[in-house]
Amino acid sequence: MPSANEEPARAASLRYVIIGAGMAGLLAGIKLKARGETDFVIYEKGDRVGGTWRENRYPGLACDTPAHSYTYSFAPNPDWGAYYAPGPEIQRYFGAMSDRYALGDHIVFNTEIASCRYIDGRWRIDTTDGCKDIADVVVAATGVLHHPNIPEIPGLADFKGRWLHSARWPEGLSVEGLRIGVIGNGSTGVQIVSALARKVERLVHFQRSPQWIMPCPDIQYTSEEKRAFRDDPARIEEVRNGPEAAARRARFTSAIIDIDSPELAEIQKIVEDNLENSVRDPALREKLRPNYRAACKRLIFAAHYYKAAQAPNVYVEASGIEQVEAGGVRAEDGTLHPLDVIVLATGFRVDQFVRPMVVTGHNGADLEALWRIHPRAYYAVTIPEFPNFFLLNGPTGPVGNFSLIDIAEKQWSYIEQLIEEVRVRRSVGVAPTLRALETYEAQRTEAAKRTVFASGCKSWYLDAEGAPQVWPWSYAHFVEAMSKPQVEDYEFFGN
Ligand code: NA7
Repeated sequence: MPSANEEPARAASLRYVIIGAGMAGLLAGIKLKARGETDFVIYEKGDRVGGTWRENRYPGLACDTPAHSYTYSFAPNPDWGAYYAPGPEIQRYFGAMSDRYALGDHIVFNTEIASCRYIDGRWRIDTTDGCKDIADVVVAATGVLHHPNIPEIPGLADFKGRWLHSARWPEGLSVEGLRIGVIGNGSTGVQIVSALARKVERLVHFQRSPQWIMPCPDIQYTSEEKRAFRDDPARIEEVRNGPEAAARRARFTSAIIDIDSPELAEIQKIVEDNLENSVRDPALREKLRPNYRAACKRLIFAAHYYKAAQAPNVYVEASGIEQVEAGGVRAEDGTLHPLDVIVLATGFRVDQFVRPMVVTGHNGADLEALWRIHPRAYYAVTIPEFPNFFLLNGPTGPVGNFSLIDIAEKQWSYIEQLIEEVRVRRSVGVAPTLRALETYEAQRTEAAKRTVFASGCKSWYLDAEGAPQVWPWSYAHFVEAMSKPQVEDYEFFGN
């Protein structure tokens, strides 16, 4: 890192700063190395790689995308232990990737970026501890589900037990034999309840709105299966892109973009049958039945949740939370649930993309101002007036039950092509025109109104005004859009 006040001369090759050493930041580093680029640094505010998989350590953590799909395309892993890999195994995979591609020398840990300012054709980077760096290209790989959402529940501060957010599960905390309250029933809450039901004395699952649960196989790979994956990589490819995977992807996209599609009707039937066939008590079944369409919120894949919810020591509290008291949580119907630990599985502040980092673009353009209503990026990757500032898994990208690794890889190939254009044109930077962003946003917003996400539920896909902030078109359209940038929608900045 150049020391303070030292201004390195512009080199013939580009200098890259990548922010975040999670899945996407590591990907950028690996890809840069593959191109022979050596002048890059990855800043990571944590002390290890892994991003969301480093931060989340709660019991039951797993990825809801099949493991072989949630894997870099160039680094298959025949040793995945299960069809849906548990979090710690995914974390080990990213650690192994960092080692395999020798990224260690490029990563600066325990360093948070405070600001990126574009001055005289280069990015000036300041860290929160006062160090400076300079880059030609910045890649913000800062994650989507990053800032915990800690709701203001009355009385939480008076609780005499322990409370924590799911993404801040203390290392080594065991709750076995205790009375636990889990607030929230997104993927996280459902995974925690599924994992803990049998281990705790009592578990109360506070459900504000019911969730549709997609049944999924609980497949643990045997050593024979792992050997078969190793001996015949076509088997891995089969899981990733074989007919079943392609059909699943097509079914999801059709369902997402067309609420009248037979595919959505099919998904609806699967989740309704799952509820019907899995929950015996009619009263509990009705409590767990959502009043909105399947896939309106991100579908939850869970093999054991309904079983857990019916365990004798588990109670699903659907009457709402009145307040937290010293000894537990009082529901709106007056019941006090005595608890030792409260887990807030209450999700993340998705609107906080990239922030609190301050980003100032060309001519002092302020990201905070541009994103005042909600984060916006042209095709989820680039921002007008922010030359060579690229986002991986940025706002309005595809999120609906796809592999975010696959999404990031395709975004990276788009970014590489833009950088190549910069080189070929001998310019110093590239950013989309404001008009291109506005056209994209107008089309996207219009299409988003017709998606299942806008069909009558609340979720992290929606902004404060209830508009979906995600990719509203098909997966095929995304692949096509990322295959080649429309350079006419871009402005190239000179020296
Ligand atoms: P989610 O999916 O955003 O779920 C958050 C849950 O927390 C959801 O059930 C919310 O209820 C609930 N919630 C949030 N605030 C409150 C308050 N104030 N009171 C009660 N309940 C509340 O986050 P997850 O961590 O589960 O999953 C995020 C993603 O990670 C997931 O989609 C996968 O991609 C992996 P609501 O439904 O809003 O009524």
